[in-house]
Amino acid sequence: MDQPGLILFITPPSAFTAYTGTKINAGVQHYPLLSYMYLSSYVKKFGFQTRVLDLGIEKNPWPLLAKVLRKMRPRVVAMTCTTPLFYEVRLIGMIAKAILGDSVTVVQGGIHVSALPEESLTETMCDAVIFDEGEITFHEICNGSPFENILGIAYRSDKNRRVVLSADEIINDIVNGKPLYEIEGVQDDPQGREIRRNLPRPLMSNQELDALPFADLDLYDIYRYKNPKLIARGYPMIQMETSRGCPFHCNFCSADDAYRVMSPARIVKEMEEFKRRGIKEIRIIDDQFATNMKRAKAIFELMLKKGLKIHMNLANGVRADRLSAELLKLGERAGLYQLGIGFESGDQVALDSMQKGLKDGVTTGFKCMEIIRKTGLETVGFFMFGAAGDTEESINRTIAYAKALRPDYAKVTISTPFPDTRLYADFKRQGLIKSKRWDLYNIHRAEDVYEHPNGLKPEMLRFYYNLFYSEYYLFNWPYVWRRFLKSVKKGTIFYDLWYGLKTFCPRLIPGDPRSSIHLKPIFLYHELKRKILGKNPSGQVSSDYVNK
Ligand code: B12
Ligand code: SF4
Repeated sequence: MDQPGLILFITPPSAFTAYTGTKINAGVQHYPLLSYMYLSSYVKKFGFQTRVLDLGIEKNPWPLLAKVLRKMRPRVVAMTCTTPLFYEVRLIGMIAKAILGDSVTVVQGGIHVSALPEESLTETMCDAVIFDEGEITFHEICNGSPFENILGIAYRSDKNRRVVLSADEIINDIVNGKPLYEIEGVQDDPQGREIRRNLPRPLMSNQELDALPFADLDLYDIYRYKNPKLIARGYPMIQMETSRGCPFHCNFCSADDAYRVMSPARIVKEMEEFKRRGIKEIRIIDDQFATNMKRAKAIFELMLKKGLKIHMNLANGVRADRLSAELLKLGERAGLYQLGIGFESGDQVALDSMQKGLKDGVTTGFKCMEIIRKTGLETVGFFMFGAAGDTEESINRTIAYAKALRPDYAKVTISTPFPDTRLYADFKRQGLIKSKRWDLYNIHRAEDVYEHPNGLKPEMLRFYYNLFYSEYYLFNWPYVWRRFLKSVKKGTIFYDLWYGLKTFCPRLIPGDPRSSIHLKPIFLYHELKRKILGKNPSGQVSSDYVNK
């Protein structure tokens, strides 16, 4: 690739439906992907043109994909891949190669392919897999550097792999309901297979993170992403990161061990830019925003000094032992309104088996809620069933613990050994992994993918998962009463009833961004502008574009 060419980021169709139909059906979220926004702004610096196709919010995504590829003929197709999306990412790569042949370079990054590069290079038509942080590596790929010279990738150095189905055949199979993992079509000669794995690229330092360009707001049509009030109060909302990695080592988690941070000055500058561009809420997705409490405090203080107030949500979870009332009150003044806390379990044996590093977890949890209650912040408590040390008794203890902690919202998930985690490595060593059907790996579905060391069966976990939600939200009169009073006071009774219905009758009202109805005038205004006037100043490609 000697000339800058078009780079097309693609989000797979099921990107946001992992939670549809589960007990968090009411809180199905969708937003521009931060990975693409960072990669995009980085390569744009060097003159590359980027677009995004978000199949997660498009109707008839697969035929649309083919139309877009035929019309735009990108030189690079770039995709991020979480574990459950592996088959979709694979099919998108196959369709791209079937349509564009070797003129397109298919690149995958993200947690799943970083963990399983060989699989990604034999079962898919991907040319290169990028490990860990992608900005610099991706630029080198787009720039046409020879693969052997690029740190942090694995790639095929042979040409012994081809796609044997046509794009239309693949799409027909998908549209006709053939299970995605059964659609084969990559012919690979194992004898002639040459997979090369280059040395890793050193992770960026704090200074290098600071020097990254701001996430590319021009890539997406941000007004297309309207979330339920449970997810965001402000619209449009955007995600933001202020650090990468996490210094703790919970065995179920995919976070990188190398914790690095951006400086308060850079973070607040980016926030100011977001606000100037019309963003009304920032969702901070850091694994560990408050590990360094001094830094977290400095961020809020700087926001206050600059008079920057914006809705903020620390949604991804803060550790129960990394909080103080002073920090939270500062945050509240700067616009923070909600935070998630990973309590995980009411049983110390289960907590220890997660390698959570919380010595007296239950007491820490109560202390943490005491601190939060000194503020007006909303809390989401995260709990987990099925840790290696869990038993039916410990699960029951966790349900009681959640009720005693009284967060505003409580979410339970099922411990799942994602392939990049220590839990997976442990289970694999013990012969407990039963299935590598990656689409079944989902923390809200309790599928039969592994054998639990204490004999907890998937149906038991499903039973307790459902029990948790009814015990917490329905048969918990103090909670129902508190919620009712709050709803009346805040005038949100209509929303709360609607969310209740969505949670407990998911078949009636599926939480799919493609079928949600939004009546907010500013949303309707932007939809109208896009659909009728065909005005879309962003880099987002949609069905309007191909039908023009
Ligand atoms: C926002 C988020 C989501 C969003 C969007 C997911 C997405 N693809 O970004 C939603 C809500 C959809 C989601 C869902 C799930 N998530 Co999630 N999510 C996150 C979260 C909090 C932030 C991701 C993010 O934006 N990071 C910031 C960006 C800049 O970093 P990044 O995505 O890692 O991208 C960088 C590099 O990885 C690399 N890179 C990534 N992609 C690509 C692609 C190319 C082409 C290149 C070159 C480079 C590259 O370059 C980027 C810039 O350096 C992370 C935790 C975290 N802090 O990262 C978990 C995380 C990604 N999620 C996780 C999990 C478990 C899930 C679910 C599987 C849960 C479930 N239901 O079972 C589902 C998966 C469903 C799905 N459809 O994807 C795990 C990953 C596990 C795994 N093996 O897949 C993570 C890491 C959480 C954790 N700490 O364990 N998630
Ligand atoms: S669960 Fe939280 S504290 Fe534990 S390793 Fe992951 S990000 Fe860090």
